[in-house]
Amino acid sequence: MLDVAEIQTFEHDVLVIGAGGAGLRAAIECSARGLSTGLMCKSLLGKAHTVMAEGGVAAALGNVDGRDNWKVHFRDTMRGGKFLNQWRMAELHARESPERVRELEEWGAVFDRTRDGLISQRNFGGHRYPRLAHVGDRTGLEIIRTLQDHAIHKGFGVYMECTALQVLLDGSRVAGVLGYWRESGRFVLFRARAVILATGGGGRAWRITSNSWEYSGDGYAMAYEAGADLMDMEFTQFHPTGMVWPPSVRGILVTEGVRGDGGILLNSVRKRFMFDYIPERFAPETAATEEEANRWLAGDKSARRPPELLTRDVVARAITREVNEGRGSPHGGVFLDIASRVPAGMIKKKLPSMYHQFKELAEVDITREPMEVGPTLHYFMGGVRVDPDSQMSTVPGLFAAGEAAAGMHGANRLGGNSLSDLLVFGRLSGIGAVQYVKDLGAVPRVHEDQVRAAVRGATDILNRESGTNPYVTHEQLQELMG
Ligand code: FUM
Repeated sequence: MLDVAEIQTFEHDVLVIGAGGAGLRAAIECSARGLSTGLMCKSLLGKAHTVMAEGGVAAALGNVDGRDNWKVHFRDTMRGGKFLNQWRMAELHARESPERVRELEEWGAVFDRTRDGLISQRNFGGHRYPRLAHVGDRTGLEIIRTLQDHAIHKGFGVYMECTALQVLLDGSRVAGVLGYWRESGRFVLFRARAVILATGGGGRAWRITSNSWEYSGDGYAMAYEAGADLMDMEFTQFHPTGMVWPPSVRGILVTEGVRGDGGILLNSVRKRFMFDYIPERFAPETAATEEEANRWLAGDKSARRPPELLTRDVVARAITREVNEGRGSPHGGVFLDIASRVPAGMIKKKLPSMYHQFKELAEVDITREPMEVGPTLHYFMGGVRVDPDSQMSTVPGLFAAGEAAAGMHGANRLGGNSLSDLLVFGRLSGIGAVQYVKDLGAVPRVHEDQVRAAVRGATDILNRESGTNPYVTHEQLQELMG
């Protein structure tokens, strides 16, 4: 029988699982408030989907258009989510994101500036005003860098390339986590009074996705198996613009910033088709003609926004329809053209990653020719049901933040709201966990029989002679989801 005492063991007040933006922000908060904190991640620190939010972080700073404020941001978020959002989360998010962005700046994030030296903000789909604070088209990367730099001084334990397998319970309360080191396969036990899941989504259930290998829904599975409620799992988001060619890079993100900065969508006969897909509810604020959309691009505040900036669900469906009805590009997408709209120097300045991405991966110069793009699975709106203020799940001591948690975005997320979500709710989950730990009476006990069962569950597959091959199952799942 396995001797649990022989398993390498660490002990913390709080264990955060996942080292993207939400996990880092949560760990910073717990640590700053005096708790012994551990941060485990199955990949390398900061290698996270956070970097795939390229175009900006949404916050109603009102720097570019003074009419913006948190109430308009709240309204846009609720409307984008088809009013199926957890309204309190949407309120907290809209109210607190400006402060979180300013805090990041204090911690060293270098945002692009307006002429007056304020943090610059760009347009994005579904946002009434220019609202996305950005660092070119590398905003997520800059946020991760800033959080890492800040976190490194907090002195918490970091466990990299360490995969979490199961949340351990003492009765109904969290007692720890069993995981394993990816390099050696050896098990590792974390005793913890609270656990924060910042494990991201499950985009790898699709073949065409912007997600990398880490996004396999582990957090949802662990929460579910621990008895937590999941909600809205049917709400998954397709980003309208992923690369479609060459096949090896299909799905890689093409930031919405391209459309925010003036890029337009064209079909095979070079028609600007989005004018045919304006839903009635967005008609009052969407340009009905190219002439009006061009005035908007030229900075005319009385002109309405171009239809390329409708919400992601609308744009992704329109592209899919164009392709299905035979008006797609040679490789099964549509054309995204910024070359004919914005001077080359400006494209290179504001969208440097896109310039290099297409040049190096597709041999396309986006300052001279259009890109081929199509929808790519990008984000899970659903996830662990949490209390909006504390981010605690229905299991005492188990918290979730960022893409792992549900409610904030309803049926559809607005671009840029993911970065502000992970800052606002990463912090709130940290505060929630600190409060929970402080109020906790007796320290929860890790039960050895539970650890043994978890080890058996993880190793059974290695000891069997027959049965389903998980790689085949994964392929079948991707086929089905597509
Ligand atoms: O298009 C983008 O830059 C992605 C942003 C997001 O998903 O929030």
